[in-house]
Amino acid sequence: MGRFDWQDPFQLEAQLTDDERMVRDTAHEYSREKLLPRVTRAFLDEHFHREIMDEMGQLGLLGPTIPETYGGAGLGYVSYGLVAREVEAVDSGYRSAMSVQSSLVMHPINAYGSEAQKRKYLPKLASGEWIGCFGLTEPDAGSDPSGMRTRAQAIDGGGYRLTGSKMWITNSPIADVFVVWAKSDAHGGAIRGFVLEKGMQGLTAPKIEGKLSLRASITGEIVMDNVEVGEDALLPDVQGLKGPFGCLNRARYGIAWGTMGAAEFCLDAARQYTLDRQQFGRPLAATQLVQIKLADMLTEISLGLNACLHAGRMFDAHELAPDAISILKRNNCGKALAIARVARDMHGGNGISADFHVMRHAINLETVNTYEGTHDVHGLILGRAITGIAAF
Ligand code: TGC
Ligand code: FAD
Repeated sequence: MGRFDWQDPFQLEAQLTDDERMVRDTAHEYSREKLLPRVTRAFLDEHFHREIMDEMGQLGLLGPTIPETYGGAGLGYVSYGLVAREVEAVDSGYRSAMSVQSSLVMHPINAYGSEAQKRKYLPKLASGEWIGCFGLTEPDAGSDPSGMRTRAQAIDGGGYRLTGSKMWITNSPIADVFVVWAKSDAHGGAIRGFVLEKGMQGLTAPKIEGKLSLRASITGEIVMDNVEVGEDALLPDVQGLKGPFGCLNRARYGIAWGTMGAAEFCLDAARQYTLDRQQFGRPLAATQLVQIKLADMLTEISLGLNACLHAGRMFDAHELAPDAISILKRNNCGKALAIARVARDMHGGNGISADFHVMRHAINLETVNTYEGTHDVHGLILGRAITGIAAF
């Protein structure tokens, strides 16, 4: 029989390639040495440090799966997941910045864009010189994006005029590049993707103030008041909701890894705290209730991470179905949120202090459980897959 390692019960480490371990180590070192020291202040001040994008770009953490020809790292989806796990162990908001840039902005340009669009945007997005954002959600269309009101009208002589507004958009107030989805009158009302640029007339992106979650990430609106663009702004190679959903598949998969990173951080913190903290003449970790909580956390994290690794291998083999990603996104977000709340409780009064990080993780995971398809919407996607009946 093998030896039990509580930090890696199913030998996930041994299943990684040397290259994957190297990527993971780079992301780990960067996250712990450069992100962790900044995050508490950033969260309290509701501030996203812009330079994080340059730093991530220099390390190849932006668009890691994009081909090297366009400035990406040409890596597989397991590497992408390992990066998300390391970054989200520090803060879900930092993983958000990374995954929006990689999966929601670089992926659609790479997968649906023209050669000219790829050459223009991808290298600068990979280096972090440009920041991208992804506009799907609207004030009146969240879980049901098919209800979007944003319209693209054909302009005489070529090009489009975009009107509408997007809500809850990660990084929009600091974005240089905006991938937005609109119903295009010129294409029979079909949903099409457009790439807009900061400074275009009629385009603004006001910041949403007062978030109590994901405060180290910047979130805003996108307001399009008759924004005129040329034909070259249209993503030519996709039509319909499968365009944005193809991006969401990748981001949701990354979130499944990332949330397990946050959960691992909370388990480590709760373990150390309860080993150190004495009450009733013994460490809290010597009590049955605490040990059961740690065992439950470890169980969910081990199962969640190993499912992610398996899914990553399937992703690279083009065998991973979107509905399977819903299982992972839903389960891992929900479990990580529960783990962070329990870890917060196990820290007692100290648990509410920013210095101990666990409450910040719990508060952040409230958002992660909601965005990219809520916990219940992924349940309904699975319910449809099981029964053949859409109950949305
Ligand atoms: P439905 O009829 O199911 O599908 C319409 C078309 O899309 C195709 N499709 C997919 N294609 C690829 N991947 C997927 N996962 C797909 N799901 C559906 C489908 O085959 C169909 O194609 P076609 O060719 O037949 O037209 O569409 P529906 O309107 O019934 O969808 C319902 C539902 C619930 C599945 C969907 O609307 C949904 O997923 N809602 C959740 C919305 C969501 O996730 N929003 C995320 C916004 S972005 C965000 O949150 C970023 S946070 C980033 C961060 O900071 O990290
Ligand atoms: P709603 O759809 O109104 O849902 C409200 C509640 O109703 C939820 O509990 C939901 O599960 C439930 N519900 C909905 N439909 C049903 C149903 N049929 N049956 C039962 N229950 C139902 N979007 C982007 O496009 N780009 C971004 O970069 C982005 N970043 C975000 C960053 C943050 C910080 C946040 C909070 C959100 C972000 N979003 C982004 C938006 C996010 O994807 C949406 O908030 C999410 O999809 C849910 O939509 P909604 O908020 O409109 O909630």
